[in-house]
Amino acid sequence: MSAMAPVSPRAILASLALAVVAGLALTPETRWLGLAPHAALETIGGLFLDALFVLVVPLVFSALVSGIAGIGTGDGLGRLGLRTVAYYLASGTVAVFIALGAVNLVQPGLSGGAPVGDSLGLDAETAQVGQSLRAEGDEAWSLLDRLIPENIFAAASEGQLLGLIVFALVFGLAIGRLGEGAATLRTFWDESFAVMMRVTGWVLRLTPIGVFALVAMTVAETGVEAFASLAVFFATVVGALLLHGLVVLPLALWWTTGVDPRRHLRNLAPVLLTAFSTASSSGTLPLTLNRVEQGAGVSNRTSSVVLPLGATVNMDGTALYECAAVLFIAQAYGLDLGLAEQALVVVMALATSIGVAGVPAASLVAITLILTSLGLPLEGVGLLLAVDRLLDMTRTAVNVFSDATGAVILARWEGERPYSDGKAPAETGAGA
Ligand code: DAS
Repeated sequence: MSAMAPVSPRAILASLALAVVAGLALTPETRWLGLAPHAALETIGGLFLDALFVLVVPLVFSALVSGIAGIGTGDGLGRLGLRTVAYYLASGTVAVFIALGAVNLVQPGLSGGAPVGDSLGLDAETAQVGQSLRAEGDEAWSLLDRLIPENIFAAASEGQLLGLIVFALVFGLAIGRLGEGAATLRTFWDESFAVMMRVTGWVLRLTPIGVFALVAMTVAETGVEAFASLAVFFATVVGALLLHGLVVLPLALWWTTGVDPRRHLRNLAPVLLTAFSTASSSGTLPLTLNRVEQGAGVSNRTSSVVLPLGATVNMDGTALYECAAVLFIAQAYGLDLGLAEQALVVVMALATSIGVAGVPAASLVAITLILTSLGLPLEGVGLLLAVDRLLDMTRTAVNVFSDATGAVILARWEGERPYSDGKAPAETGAGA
């Protein structure tokens, strides 16, 4: 079993570059190739996405059951869970404040004194800021409602990961407490997890092909003219995401664990590029588990709790984006949000990002919810659609990077030595 990445980041970067060139050749103005290439790219990209999604439920379930059963009784599971939630809240809060700072900073800057959104010259109809938080309350209750699934097979088929995670935690805990009485079952789930990790490693080898197809399609569909009108907003969000992803999180990793962030980024390169090209945290989860365990040496016990939970509720990039998008829409309609309203946006961006599913464009629903609660025009979401796909890809990579970085930090807090000797943990089934 090799600890090194089963696919070289260079191969994926090359496929990314080729994809942009191919996508530009396929934009509407140059559709002299006919539609065959689009169909081919769409099929290949779709197959890669399906290969990832089909792994999620069996891998997450077997990882959690095997990880929790291995913890046995009271072996710090509660402590690990609390520390995980604390890390997720802290990283999400920092991300939202970065968005707040970025949009307010850029306001007098790049757009010549007018608010970032002003470049669109829209005028607001009626907008009463600060209406009831009923919708956010609904969001919180709906999140709690999803914690316990009525039917685990329905939850699995509908991609309701949160309910599945809760059931797997309880199921694994019961196996752990039964000890010898469930030894066969425990072996079954340990081996199931090993098999799923092996299959995941095979899918990881297909990443360059999948990235090429998905990104070429995105470039072909989006074209480049869409960015002109939203350039300042696009640049502001990407800048804020990169600040959080390439400065804040690496500094937090280095400061808390002493791990060299460059080594962490190299290990995660295939995962981040997959998250970027699929725009799906859940779809990328199998690869995140593979690289955090096989490459960073984090134990199955820690990664199987931290990562599935993170892919579902920890979305730093999304929270940052929701906050920036709502402030941008308010400005685009000439509404200058005061400090109190901006604080409201911060809380709602953080709260709703917890409920955002790890699938493409999931946060658009959350943004609609915040706009409704603040009495802002919903048409504003339409402004974002032209550039949402590329921003979704970028924020999903930040979401996944925060989860993986959290797993390494939490493993260190649990006394493990991630990235210490470069050797992978005890055999859990090769990733390649
Ligand atoms: N695409 C979502 C994810 O998979 C994030 C989002 O829509 O903001 O993380």
